[in-house]
Amino acid sequence: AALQGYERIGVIGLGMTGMSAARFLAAHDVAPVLFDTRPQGSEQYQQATDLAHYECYLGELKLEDLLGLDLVIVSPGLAFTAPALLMARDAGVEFISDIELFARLVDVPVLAVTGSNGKSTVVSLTTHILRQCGRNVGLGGNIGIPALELLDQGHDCIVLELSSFQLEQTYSLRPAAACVLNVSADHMDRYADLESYARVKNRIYRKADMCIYNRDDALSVPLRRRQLQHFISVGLHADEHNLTVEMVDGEEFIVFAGQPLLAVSSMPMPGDYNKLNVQAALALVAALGTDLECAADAVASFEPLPHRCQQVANVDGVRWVNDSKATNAGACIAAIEGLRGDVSGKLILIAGGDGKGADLNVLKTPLQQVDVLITLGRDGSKIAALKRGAIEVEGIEEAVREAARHTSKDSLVLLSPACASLDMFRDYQQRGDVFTAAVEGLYGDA
Ligand code: UMA
Ligand code: ADP
Repeated sequence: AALQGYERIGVIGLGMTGMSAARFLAAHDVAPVLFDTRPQGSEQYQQATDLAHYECYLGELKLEDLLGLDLVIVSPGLAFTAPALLMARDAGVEFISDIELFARLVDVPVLAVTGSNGKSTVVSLTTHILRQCGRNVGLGGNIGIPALELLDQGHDCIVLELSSFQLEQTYSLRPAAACVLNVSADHMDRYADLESYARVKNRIYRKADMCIYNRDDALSVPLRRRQLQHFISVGLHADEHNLTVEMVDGEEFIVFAGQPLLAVSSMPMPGDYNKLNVQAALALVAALGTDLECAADAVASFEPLPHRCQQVANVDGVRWVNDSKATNAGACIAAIEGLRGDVSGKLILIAGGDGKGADLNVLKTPLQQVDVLITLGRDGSKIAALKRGAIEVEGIEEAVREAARHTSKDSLVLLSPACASLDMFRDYQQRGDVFTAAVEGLYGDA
């Protein structure tokens, strides 16, 4: 029904999102018109025999190819800046995200999560809790499963991880609950400033039945507060109406409106910021009426995601932690601050990579809590410049060897790059895997 009235529908971008949109249209008897700004299209497209016979335009977008379309689904990786796109929009062509099409079609409750950091952790934990408590839940979005693939799968609710890129052309999403976990500088190559990036994230709240925000982060607070009905906030300082952490009989607990839900010691992930992530997941599942006792039990059986402050070795009291997913400064700062209190010996940090145009100077103060700083990658020297005595190296293996020379009992070596990996690796997973292998190599040889 959402496709009725549209005669010619385009899909721009032939990555994961575009391929899913094209296949969705084809399955609903609409022949998609395909576009990709790359002269060869994408690898996925080159290998897709099922889409090869549709009209397809590769290379720079041209106004005349767009004008004949009624509706266009644009991929998140494509900034809405090409002149042909802007002119076509002025001429009345409707541009939407895949999430917008999903929102027009979905008929089960949706929980939607965005934020600069912690999205994947929170949506995975939320999904795990709902499954443990008997729901048939679908998980997708920015985490790597295009949202349209979740439709008509028989789920009774859907959890979506949303990036700011996906929210840009999204208007109709009515989540049962929506959450902006935090906002710190990321993707500054695509937004004018932090406030405009935060405003795009805030779109997630516009039609939400329940807004979940972080009261310690002003940029996560719903902008239209008074017009909206229901709120829950998460945070680390006391709040008798919301989620927080409190001491109960000498033990730290996650507490919801005064009611202790679970001991922090039973959480499977470290760091203060994970107390916020757990609170956010509990608030999200509460919005679907989930029994909170069941939810709290489920947290303890969650298996933390790899590459997010993941301990990969603990040998003779020296711990090695892979936080390769820390692709911006905010995540690295959270890791330093979250782990520092746990480390009685030296904290050794390995950082650097592609800074994506972000201001890395915000790392300066947190870096003073680090005992040894080792840097690498394209913007490694910018980070090294922030701390006296920093050591610059060429690659991860060299960084690991260098770190090992500085360890003593109770040291912790943290890979938390504050940068994207794309200058040296295929993705953050590969960077984390190379780190883990180098650490294993170190002890394997011994
Ligand atoms: N591209 C072109 N021309 C085009 C279309 C894309 O050059 O016409 C380029 C983009 O600039 C980008 C790359 O192709 O460098 C991929 O873009 P895409 O929109 O085709 O990406 P998809 O393969 O569809 O994957 C997207 C998300 N990627 C981005 O937003 C860049 C995936 O998130 C997401 O898992 C997937 O949809 C399913 O929803 C990845 C990501 O990096 C993990 N997200 C960013 C982040 O988390 O920081 C936002
Ligand atoms: P995202 O999907 O938003 O990238 P992840 O859960 O994959 O988030 O975590 C990305 C990085 O951010 C990791 O380095 C992780 O340790 C760190 N992180 C996780 N949760 C938070 C949070 N609430 N605040 C700050 N950093 C966080």
